[in-house]
Amino acid sequence: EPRNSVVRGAFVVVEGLDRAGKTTQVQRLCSKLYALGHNIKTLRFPDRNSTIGQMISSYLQNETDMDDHVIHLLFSANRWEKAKWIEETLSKGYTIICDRYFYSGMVYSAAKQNPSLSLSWTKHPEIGLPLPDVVVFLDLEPWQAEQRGGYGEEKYEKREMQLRVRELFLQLLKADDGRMKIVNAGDGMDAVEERIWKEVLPCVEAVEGGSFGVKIG
Ligand code: NYM
Repeated sequence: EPRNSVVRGAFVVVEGLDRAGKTTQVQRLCSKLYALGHNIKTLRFPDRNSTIGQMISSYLQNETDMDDHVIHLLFSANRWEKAKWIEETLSKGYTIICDRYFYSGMVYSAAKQNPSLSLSWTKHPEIGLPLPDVVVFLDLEPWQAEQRGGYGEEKYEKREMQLRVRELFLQLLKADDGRMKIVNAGDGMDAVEERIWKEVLPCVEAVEGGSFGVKIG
């Protein structure tokens, strides 16, 4: 059970291109926080377990085709399915580490270059979701990602697409209010882990200690 002294948990999001090392880094971050006595829950989007998540998974595996707007709204709905759980879990004092969130939602859809699917259009269905306290963007260049074993079979795992996704992530960073932290993910795992730790730990401590206020919507 969460410690009584925790005002609320922190909402931490890890973002990045495919093959940026998000999954490994989320695991490492969780075990380090856990070892320090923080109460941690993890989450990843898309959450392929729900009915909507299965539709998304089938789209990503090229089993079903969908209109660009439809799949965008399904990704968003997949987050809304979890919104209440996120708020309740944070208020119980658990810190949440989340692998991808609406930042991925916006940039992957906008990177398709569909003329009626601009970056600003993509944001609308996401408005009102619980806002993260800190977003770590694991940045690497697509050629570095490719050296890590190449892309898999899923949709979007192509260099052209990844280049546009990266540009759009960097665009979001420029417009950001300070909660997004860019972390160079091009080196070894240990160096990246250390950089993430420096960004995340102070934020988790501040939020759990109550000096950050409640930030929902
Ligand atoms: N993706 C992920 C989107 O296009 N929109 C979203 O909202 C989210 C959360 O799904 N290539 C894309 C990015 C990935 C793909 O993600 C599957 P993962 O982290 O490989 O399971």
